[in-house]
Amino acid sequence: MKTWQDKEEFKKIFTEKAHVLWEKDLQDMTLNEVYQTVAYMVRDLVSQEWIRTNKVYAEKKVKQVYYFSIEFLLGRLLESNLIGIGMEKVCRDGLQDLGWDLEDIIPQERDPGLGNGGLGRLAACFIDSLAALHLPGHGCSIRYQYGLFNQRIVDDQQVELPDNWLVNGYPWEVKKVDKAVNVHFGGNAYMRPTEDGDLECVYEKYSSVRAVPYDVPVIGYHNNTVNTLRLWRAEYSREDMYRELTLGDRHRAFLYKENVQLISRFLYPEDSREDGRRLRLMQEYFMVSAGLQSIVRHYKKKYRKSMYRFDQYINIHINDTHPALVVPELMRILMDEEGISWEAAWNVTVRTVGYTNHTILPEAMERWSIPMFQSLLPRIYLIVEEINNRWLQEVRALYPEDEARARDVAVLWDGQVHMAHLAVLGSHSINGVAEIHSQILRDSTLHQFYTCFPDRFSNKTNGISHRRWLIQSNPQLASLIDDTIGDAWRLDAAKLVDLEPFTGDAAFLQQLGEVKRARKDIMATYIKQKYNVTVPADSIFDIQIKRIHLYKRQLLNILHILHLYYLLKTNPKMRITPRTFLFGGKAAAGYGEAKQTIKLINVVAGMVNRDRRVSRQMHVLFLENYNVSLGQILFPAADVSEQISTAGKEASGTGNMKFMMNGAVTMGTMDGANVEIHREVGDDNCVIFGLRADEVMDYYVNGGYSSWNMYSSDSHIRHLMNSLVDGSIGGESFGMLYESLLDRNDEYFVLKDFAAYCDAQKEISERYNERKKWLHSSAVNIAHSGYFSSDRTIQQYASDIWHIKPVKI
Ligand code: GL9
Repeated sequence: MKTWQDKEEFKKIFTEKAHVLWEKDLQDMTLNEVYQTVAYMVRDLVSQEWIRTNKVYAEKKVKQVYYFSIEFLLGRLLESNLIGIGMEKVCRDGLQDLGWDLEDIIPQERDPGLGNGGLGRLAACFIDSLAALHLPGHGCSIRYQYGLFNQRIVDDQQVELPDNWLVNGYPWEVKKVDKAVNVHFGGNAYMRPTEDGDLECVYEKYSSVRAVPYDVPVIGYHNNTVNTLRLWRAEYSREDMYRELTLGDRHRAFLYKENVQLISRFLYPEDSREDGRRLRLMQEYFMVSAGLQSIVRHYKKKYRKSMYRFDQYINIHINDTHPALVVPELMRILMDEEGISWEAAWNVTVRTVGYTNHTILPEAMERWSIPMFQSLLPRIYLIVEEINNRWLQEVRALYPEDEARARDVAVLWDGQVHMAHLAVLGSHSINGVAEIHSQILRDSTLHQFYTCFPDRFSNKTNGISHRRWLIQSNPQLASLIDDTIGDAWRLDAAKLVDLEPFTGDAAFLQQLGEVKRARKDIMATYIKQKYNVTVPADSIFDIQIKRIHLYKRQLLNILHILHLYYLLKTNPKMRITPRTFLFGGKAAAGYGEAKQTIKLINVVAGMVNRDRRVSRQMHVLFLENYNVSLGQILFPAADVSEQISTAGKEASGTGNMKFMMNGAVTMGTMDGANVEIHREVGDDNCVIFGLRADEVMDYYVNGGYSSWNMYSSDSHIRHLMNSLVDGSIGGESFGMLYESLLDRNDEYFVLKDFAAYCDAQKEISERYNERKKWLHSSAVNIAHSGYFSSDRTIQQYASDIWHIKPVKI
């Protein structure tokens, strides 16, 4: 790969580039212009390899995988790309000579807000790992003009501001006008007999949307691989526009244009609460159809192989059900465009597609009303109907007179299209994202399917990119690890386990303590600057950052804090280990309870922080606008990682892994990947509490839990609950939360787990006071975090599901 020989060469190229781009003298450049200039310089360096990577894949006709995801939460790319090509230092030194600090340039890049949370960030870690492992794998998604809202806190409450992340342009993308395709919506579809007695589909009177791809390079780590993230943007097709205009209806023409552009305008911020909106379905089909058409076109042009062998060269992975229309869309292409029979097309489709499930929350399961689906996608509907008919015929033949079973596995039922069932049926591989989650899929959520296709089910425990979440976000810890065990772990995160012998080494632990302290100081400085709050860096930094959701139980955390506050108020002599409780996360705009939780946190924070006496022992802060970049400051600063979801609800979690890798101790329930974290580090190095998933399930099925009983029998709980509605918390009332906890019988067992949580928190405080033991735990967590590298996860997908092999570029 081309590189900058030294900082002199960097400065020379920078100066030339800046002149061409901005027609300005260097001293007149804005910081944002400096950022863009460097970004374009990085692209120049990788452009040959980007072209070459695609060429090599095509020439060798290697099998490739396409990861379809409605979200990719990338985070900033400048620093990660500089690290990837090994040019961070040259760039830093060169900029320094020119009078800029790279640390001031990096924040000029806006976080592309193309995701809501874990699911989107997982997709970003996955393409990072694919490139790092020189695997031929690419991303496919939508280029939303507005990402997830920016969160402001005003009067203790969340306010959502639009995230117009593209205002200054996006230097990492390349628009590929020549690769545009058309996607059809609406119209009529029906089957008619052909001359030779077959049936063929007629699809007419549809309207067309032009899908234009914007490609972003996905740069490997110290290798020459540059894969592609292809983001589709909806544009109006000129022909349709002119047709409307020649019909003389300017208003209709205008409407057409507006509606088309809406398709890629907004990311849906719903986070595990599907609301079945028509525009969302349009987005899903738009991405799927555009992505598939371009893959098929490329396959035919470059691979020149029969469509019957498509699955031998192409694998398509669907990240949850949002891209599940890949199944009928590939069927459509194979049958209507390639003239292949149903049976053959079905075989190719199933062998091509793999599906990962990311949630078992019933409200998050995608379902579409049949009338809406049918009117929007008439041809696709016919195919889904046929898939459903053939399938139910099989099921009914196997289990006659068992309509309950038919209902449990139907794609079409009760006037709805059930997307998870479509995804399962159309895939040769179905996986969950942590062991306990995959177990729940097999035992309950998808049990009937599991009995039909046991071999198709597997587990692939999630992972995180240790390049972004350790090398990039915690360089202090990264260099301590280098000094201790060498730097081989940078290429192979499993080698972090070489730290194990040092987890009892006093000198190492001392340095580890210093690194953590340095990162807490950075965090404290950020908090001072942004919120003018002084948090003591020697207190326990206890952090819960993730989307705000009842099942994630931020409520449990804040109720415990309120409980501590009351204890400290009534017992002035009481001493606790000083703590700083930090929260961050966005609530879906329409999710009342989540928004009220944010308000409760902020009001309690105000009460605690303003109390002269209490605030000597604890602080509480809600950090605005949690996103990838803020995460890069928070994870390294944490002592305690709050992973306290109701057992059985969090499919995996990935924040838990980021904390662990940065040496935080997990305070968690036996849920998602916490179970595996616990297995890796043992009871001494994490704190587990609360109901187990089977106990939760048992209460749901058999009853036996009453939150009113908890209220009556526990005076602390009574006090807390009353204070939610009697105005004693900052004169505010939190009726929705009160109702959810008491009138709706505490669906997420917050009160049931409350006592156990308080005990677990005490345990944390006690352990923290034994500094050597605590640092040992911190070290054990880092040493055993290698398993949670997304490189391990991707290697498992590559060998068990995709059957793709590394290709050296
Ligand atoms: C999620 C699960 O809730 C998480 O537990 C899991 O770690 C991730 C990635 O597998 O997927 N599923 C889901 O819909 N979201 C997840 O985070 N939600 C968002 O991404 C907002």
